Formats: sequence, C-alpha cells, structure tokens
Amino acid sequence: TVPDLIDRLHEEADLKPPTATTPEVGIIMGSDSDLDTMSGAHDALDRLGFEEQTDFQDPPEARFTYETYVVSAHRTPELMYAYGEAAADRGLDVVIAGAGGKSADLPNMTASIAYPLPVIGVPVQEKSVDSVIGMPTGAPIVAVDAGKSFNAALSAVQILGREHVELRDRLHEYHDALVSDVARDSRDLHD
Ligand code: RP5
Repeated sequence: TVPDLIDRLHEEADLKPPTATTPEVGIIMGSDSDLDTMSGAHDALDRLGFEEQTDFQDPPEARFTYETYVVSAHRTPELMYAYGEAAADRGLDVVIAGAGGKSADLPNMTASIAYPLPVIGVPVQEKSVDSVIGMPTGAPIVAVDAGKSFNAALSAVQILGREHVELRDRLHEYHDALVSDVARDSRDLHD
C-alpha cells in the first residue's frame, strides 16, 4: 500500500550508510499508462548493464541498478513528497521522472523536493513539455523532449559516469556501437 511504501522509504533513508541494495537510478511515473513511454529508460539502462531492483531485501547481481515506481503528483502527493525527500538519503544518485497530460507536475515537483539531487524530467506527451520544463529561476530541472525516456536514461548514466569510470567505458562502448550501426546503414544503402 502507499502508506507502507512511504514507511519503507523513510526507513531506508534512516539507514546510515545507505544499503548496498539501494539503486543508483530511481524511475518514477505518474501513471502505469506512462509505462509504454517510460520503458525506453529501462531499455537504455538494461542495454548499459543495469539491473532492475524489485526487492529491497535481495542483493542485486549487477553492480548498478534501478527501481521503478508509479508516483502520482495529484493522486498520491504524500508519496511524491516522501519519495523526493528520501531519495538522496536512500542512496539514489539521480531520478528520472515522467508524467503526461497538461498537468505533468511529477517531474518538476520531484525536482524541487529532491534538490540538489538531479532529476531528469520526461514529458510523456508533447502537451506535457511546458509543464515539465517550466521551472522558475533557482529551481532547476534537467529535461528531455517528449517521449525521449531512452535519452533520459543515457543522461542519468552520464551523470553517474563522472564518479564511475566503468560507466564511462560502457557509454563509450554504446557510442561505438551506434557509430558502427550508422556505418552499416550507409553500406546497406548501396547494396
Ligand atoms: C498524468 O496523467 C500521468 O502521468 C498520465 O500520463 C496522465 C493520465 O493518467 P491516467 O489517467 O492514464 O492514469 O498525471
């Protein structure tokens, strides 16, 4: 239940130091109807060797992990507040937050609550862009274009990569594979 989850987030935030099972990346979205769009973030993180952490008790096999929750700014504001407030103390390094509709407030509110933890906002639809990026001076959010959750995850790994050389290497490998794909596509044009 939402109250149980709020309690668990606070308990985890109180642990010093954070447990090894806390993911580096938190992915939240306003509704399960956002999952189709937000699954691009899963795809990118899986591609870069991250594992989804679904159970706080089990130590993950992968060195780097992410978690996913539905957190609604309007239906569960208490959960949004608890998630943002506990994020850094739990050990998250970056949050990717997606929401759709014209009142796409989850990314911008989470950015304010979790500050100075970086929050990358994903507008789920074109009409959500202004709501996600329209922050007042002094209250920043990093954001991608509508639907670009894959790129949001790459940006999250870039942020983590400043601390972890292993992730920088993985980003280089990913980029090299992209370059090879482009070269192959060009060859295919002439076959
Ligand atoms: C937003 O409202 C959510 O992020 C979602 O994109 C949109 C519609 O939500 P549902 O009515 O499909 O749950 O807050």
